[in-house]
Amino acid sequence: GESLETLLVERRGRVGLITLNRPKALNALNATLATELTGVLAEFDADEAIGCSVITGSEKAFAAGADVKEMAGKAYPQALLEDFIAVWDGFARLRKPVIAAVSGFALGGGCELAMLCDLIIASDSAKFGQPEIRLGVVPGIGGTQRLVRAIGKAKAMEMVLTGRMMEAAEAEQAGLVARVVPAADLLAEALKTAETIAAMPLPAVIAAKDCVDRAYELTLAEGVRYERRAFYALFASEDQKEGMAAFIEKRPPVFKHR
Ligand code: CO8
Repeated sequence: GESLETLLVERRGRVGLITLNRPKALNALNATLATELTGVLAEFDADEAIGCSVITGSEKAFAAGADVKEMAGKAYPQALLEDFIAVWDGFARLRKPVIAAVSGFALGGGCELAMLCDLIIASDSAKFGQPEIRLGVVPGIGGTQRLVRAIGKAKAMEMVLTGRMMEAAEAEQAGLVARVVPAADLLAEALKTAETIAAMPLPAVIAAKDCVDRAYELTLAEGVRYERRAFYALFASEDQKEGMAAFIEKRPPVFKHR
């Protein structure tokens, strides 16, 4: 596949696979990686031949955080004016699902990157943490907000204040990850889940992700109204007609948009 400076990119059928590829820096997220990653994801999102993406790292590290060597010397006005975190807002514009397949360290920005994805599948060797406090800063790509929503205030506060790491089993129990699998099966399991999603009718996939994401932003009553409008709207799709007809006729559906 296509090879960029910091990523390996391939297409596996309808799944876009992105492997973070800065092994010497444990996939630390530098500016080039952020630009390349959000760029490739936007391309996959716009590509009719792709239905779901997977982001993975190495066995040792999903990503060990923002690149400390690149960040260390920044002055306040430079950080403010560069707004070097804004590139990560690209994730909010993606409409197709992205899966994080996490093995080894997912620390700082690496843990935040995993949480920017729609779901996390972890290997039993995965370790999650927000160690920024030890560097004299705080999480900067949404970690303080998404971790609280994912695992609750008590565990999030402890992790953000102490920088301790959370093992895969605890992360699953706490609700940070969808599933833990043996390290050797991680990529296959993530790809299988991505293929399952990519085979679903795309209008329903986009609506489903959009509705679940709204649960972060809206009150329950507004969220339920939002979902109901999306539900009714899907009756305008050919795939709703096909999906329900196929069920009644006891045959596999042939979706048009997928
Ligand atoms: N940035 C830059 N380089 C790194 C990073 C990093 N985050 N993590 C590891 N590396 C480098 C090491 O410096 C080392 O390089 P070298 O061989 O040149 O010395 C190489 O990767 C291998 O690392 P180690 O030798 O340290 O490997 P160990 O197995 O001994 O330790 C650890 C692995 C525990 C993961 C250790 O590397 C570590 O603690 N890394 C830093 C973790 C960390 O503090 N992360 C948080 C960074 S701050 C952050 O993420 C803020 C996010 C919000 C802003 C985002 C803006 C983009």
